[in-house]
Amino acid sequence: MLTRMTDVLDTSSARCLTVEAHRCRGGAAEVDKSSEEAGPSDTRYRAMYATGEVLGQLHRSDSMIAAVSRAAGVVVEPSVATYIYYRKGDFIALHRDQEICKTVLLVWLAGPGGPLHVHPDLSHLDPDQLSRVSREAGGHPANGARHLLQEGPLLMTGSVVPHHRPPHDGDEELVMASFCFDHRPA
Ligand SMILES: O=C(O)CCC(=O)C(=O)O
Ligand SMILES: [Fe+2]
Repeated sequence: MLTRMTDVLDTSSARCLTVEAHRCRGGAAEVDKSSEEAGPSDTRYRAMYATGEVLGQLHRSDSMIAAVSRAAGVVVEPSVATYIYYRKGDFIALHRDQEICKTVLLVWLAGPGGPLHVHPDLSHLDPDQLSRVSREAGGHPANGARHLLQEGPLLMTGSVVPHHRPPHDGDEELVMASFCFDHRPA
């Protein structure tokens, strides 16, 4: 499942998130797993991450849970939400999200969006096969579907569909928010 959720954020919520993301930038923590020494099945990535009150409240709001549940076709439960800041060269190699991100909502907030590459064609691979494909392609296989987050919040089955973001180009940071949801057992 991959869909645009054009109505999930009103203008004022989007503005509040952007303001908070900029305010939290100073306290954001770098996570650098770009090293070749990471294990063969570890996802390679590097970016800055932060959380925030507004982000958390929105993530847990009834309206967000209802909208995402409706779009996903299952009842979702908020798990983790983060602001992500991509500086020049920051990236995330081909991966599937952790299980608590069965459904993930990715929201562009500021800066050049760059494409997120999504690979439904690789969904059937097991973890070892996926790592091999990733390694052989230097983390960024071609032929994925390219999605620009500026075109609207993207909802997808993050723990199912492999995806990656090539090294961020340009000096201006990309600022975005990621909202992960687990699925409530039926
Ligand atoms: O960069 C993005 O748009 C998505 C980030 C991502 O896939 C992740 O943090 O798991
Ligand atoms: Fe991801």
